[in-house]
Amino acid sequence: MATKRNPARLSGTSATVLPFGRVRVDPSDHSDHKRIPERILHAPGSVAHGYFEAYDAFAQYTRAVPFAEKGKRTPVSARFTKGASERGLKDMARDARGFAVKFRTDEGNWDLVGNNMPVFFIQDAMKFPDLVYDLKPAPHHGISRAESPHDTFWDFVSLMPESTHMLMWVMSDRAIPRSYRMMQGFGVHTFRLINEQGESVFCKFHWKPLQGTHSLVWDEAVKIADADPDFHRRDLWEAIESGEFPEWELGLQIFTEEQAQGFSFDVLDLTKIVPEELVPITPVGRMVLNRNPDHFFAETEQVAFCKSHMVPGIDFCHHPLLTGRRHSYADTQIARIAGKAGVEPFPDTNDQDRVCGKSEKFAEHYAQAALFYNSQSAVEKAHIAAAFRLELRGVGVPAIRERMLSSLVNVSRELAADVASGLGMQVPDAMPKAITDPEPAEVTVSPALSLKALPGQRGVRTRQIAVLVEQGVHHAPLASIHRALTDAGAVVHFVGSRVGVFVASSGEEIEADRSMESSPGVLFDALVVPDGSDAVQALAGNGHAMAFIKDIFRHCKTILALGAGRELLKMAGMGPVMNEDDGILLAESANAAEVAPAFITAVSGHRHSYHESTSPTK
Ligand code: HDD
Repeated sequence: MATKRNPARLSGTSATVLPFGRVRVDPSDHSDHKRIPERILHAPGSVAHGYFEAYDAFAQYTRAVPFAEKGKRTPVSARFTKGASERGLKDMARDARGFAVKFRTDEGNWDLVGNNMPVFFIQDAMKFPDLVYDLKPAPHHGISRAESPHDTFWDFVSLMPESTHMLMWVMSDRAIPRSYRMMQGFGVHTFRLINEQGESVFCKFHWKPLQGTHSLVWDEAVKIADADPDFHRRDLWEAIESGEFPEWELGLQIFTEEQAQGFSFDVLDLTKIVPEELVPITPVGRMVLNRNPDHFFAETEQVAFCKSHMVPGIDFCHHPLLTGRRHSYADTQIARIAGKAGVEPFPDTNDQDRVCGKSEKFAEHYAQAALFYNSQSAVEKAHIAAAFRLELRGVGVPAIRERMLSSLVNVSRELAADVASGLGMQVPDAMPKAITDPEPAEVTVSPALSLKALPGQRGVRTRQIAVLVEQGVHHAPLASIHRALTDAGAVVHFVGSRVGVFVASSGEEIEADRSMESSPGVLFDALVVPDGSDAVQALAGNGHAMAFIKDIFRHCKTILALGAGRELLKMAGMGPVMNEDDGILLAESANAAEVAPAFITAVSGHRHSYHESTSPTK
């Protein structure tokens, strides 16, 4: 995908193009005032601009203008972020990702400030300062393990059973997304929609990516972090620059106050979802992001999202958490940008300091953590257990590990045992629960919560495919695979022991635009191993090539091996499984064109878990 900027995009703005395509928008750029304090949370991130388009008029539920009529377009800016990280840290760390959308409506800005997870750590904003303290680098030496926080975080969550549901999401693969373009977004809170007649219903907002919801696996994320620390931000930028505009469908769960009262959980409790099986999602429109910012500092650093930014037709519910957020965002904007730009945040005049009590249902902490865990595939469950093991291994105080395990017993004994075994510990007694006779949950398994339910509709578009090349590869099969893949919208890279021209067995030249040394296998979604005995021999003697192939296999991505290329798979240890695994396709060179559609289908499946249990290199 192209990375060149299009200066034409700047026409109509006050921006000026400087040498090397740099852009100046803000007159104070490069001056004493260039820096503003970074956000305490969600510091590193990317903004992209575009529009929201309503599928239909939705006036029976809300008078909010973005939903006023079919085809109505509202300009939007979305900011995707890493929740707990400081700026400058790697994109890949395990973390909740921010998903904030600013709708620039005809009646003012509406900020839907959500995450890629539908629940939160705490039920009450009073606990937020402690949570932030525990998520941030250790107070004495300022070191964080980057991928996860330290003892203080696990001390906090193990003492806070209400965090358990969020922990399930954070320990799942959702916390290491493949791309900002491949994340779901959730408004998290229960909002109110109000129509022209003043009638109201409750509502939850869901963003669903057409690109599918896809994740990395941990070993892959760790290696990408070194190979390309800006992986997520680069991916979003390059997709938009190349014209592959990411798109999300907005869906609403709508329910009445009476319905909500009958649920076994409280809809104002942010540690609970409303399962889709209980209230289905109604699609209402789509968001298309089609423009990168012209100026990072002006449009990404200085942009301010605020929960209080609402428009008529959408209102708050008085969550104990939302009330706190409404103060906190305005407060942080004053500290962060008011001094620099003179921006006065929206005053929270609507807030009468109403205090919302918590119903008895808030005391139930485990049913939905179990719902999430029990709705995952076997592989997803294994990844959750592995993440807990990895994280808790880094915890220095044994009592914290023990307490966390005792809390996990309340989610699933199987999970607790799986984690305990990796820590060399016995499964402890279950942590006493705050409530022993909760109302029975309406839904105990929700297939919609597994990534398997979210393949998307974009197939291999923008997927990065590596084709290994060496002197003496067979040219014709690679040319036909290349054609089929690019026609399907994939981005194909020829990867060699170095960049530059390689001469094929029949004399054609193939230019490698990537080298294995600087672009390891983890940066690609799938692999084509070429035919040609001289080439295969050279690749077999190249340590980078063998590591490249093993990583693609280990991370369960699709491999196509042509002709003699099969030998490389055997050398990489795949011999025993290569004929059985649906993620490994084998073909003679003469059949390259015929195998291409099957390869494309397999790549759009993202990962093939068969490898997982059979990988000799796992
Ligand atoms: Fe928050 C930023 C999302 C709870 C206080 N939050 C921030 C951003 C997102 C969220 C996406 C980044 C905005 C941007 O890109 O500039 N926050 C959430 C979600 C929450 C949540 C989904 C739970 C449902 N947040 C939450 C609470 C408080 C805050 C309970 C405080 C009481 N959040 C903040 C903040 C931030 C922020 C400290 C830091 C930077 C900023 O506001 O501009 O005010």
